[in-house]
Amino acid sequence: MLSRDASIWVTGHRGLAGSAIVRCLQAAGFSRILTIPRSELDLRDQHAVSHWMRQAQPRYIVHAAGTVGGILANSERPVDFLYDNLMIHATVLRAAQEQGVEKLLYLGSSCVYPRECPQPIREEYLLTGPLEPTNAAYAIAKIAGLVSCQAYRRQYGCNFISVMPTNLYGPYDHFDLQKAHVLPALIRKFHDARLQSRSSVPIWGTGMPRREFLHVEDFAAACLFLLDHYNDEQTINVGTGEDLTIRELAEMIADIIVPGIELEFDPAKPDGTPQKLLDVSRIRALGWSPTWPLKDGIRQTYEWYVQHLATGQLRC
Ligand code: GFB
Repeated sequence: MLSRDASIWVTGHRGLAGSAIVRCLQAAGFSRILTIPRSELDLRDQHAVSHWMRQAQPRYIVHAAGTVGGILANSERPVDFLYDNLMIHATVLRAAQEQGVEKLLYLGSSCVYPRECPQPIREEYLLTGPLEPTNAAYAIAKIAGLVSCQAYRRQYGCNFISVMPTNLYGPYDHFDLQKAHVLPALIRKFHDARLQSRSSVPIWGTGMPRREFLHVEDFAAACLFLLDHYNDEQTINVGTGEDLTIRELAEMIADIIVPGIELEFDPAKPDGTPQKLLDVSRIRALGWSPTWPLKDGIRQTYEWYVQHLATGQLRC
């Protein structure tokens, strides 16, 4: 178990995963959670990161920061996704090794796995085949971070562990229609259609791809579980072990927000990976399971969205 009195730095603390992890650590009794906004520390700057780490001296790090986005953002800005994420991981891991950080948890992504690998995807399938072209740049950056954790363990004995989450959703997500992932994008689209009394909603792609969705509060609990109990170099998948088609997801969200509305699929937009269902047997065997049913999680996320829309606090 980690000491609840020790200092723990959560990078990316304002993001979907980072903010949920901060809330989870607070609830677990951590009394010294360190955060610093992007405006005060550019994680791509090694000198600045090393200097801050010498000052702050965190005992643990949850490395949740990254440049993230959905299929369109990844397709249109591969350089940003590659450069930012490579630099963010390189600087933080190097400084963590220099400062003797006791434990670091690195957040990867399920897009690191090959486009066509067998389903559900086991951790061993990493680097066994070509990546999905729409997010290959991002995937390479995340794979570099994962391999870096393993390299620091081998060369310096660093206790750097890594997790590969499936698609996450929940409060504090991005809702910008061009940058967002599918679930928050559809919440916004159906909400707008309801307000404007529209008869249909555009859905990108064919609706055939399958995706797995894990509530970010479940993911945060999994991260704390692994911080307390896991110390090996093997990366660990974190997901629900269940997936559904984009069409089924859209129907589920429509049923909550604007029942009966027509779905207009646009095959000119990219489908991306046909399926990326994670094999979660490793983390289940360690003793962790998710709690949020998808429909309840969507309902809670929609309620959060509506509340924050009114206050202008949304990242749209
Ligand atoms: O969530 P998403 O953008 O990314 O798209 P991925 C998932 C599926 O939803 C694709 C469809 O087949 C999209 O075509 N889709 C339908 C939509 N309507 C929409 C919409 O309005 N917005 C969006 N965004 N999608 C991401 C990677 O892949 O997975 C990230 O790009 C990251 O880097 C994330 O790894 C976990 O699930 O395809």
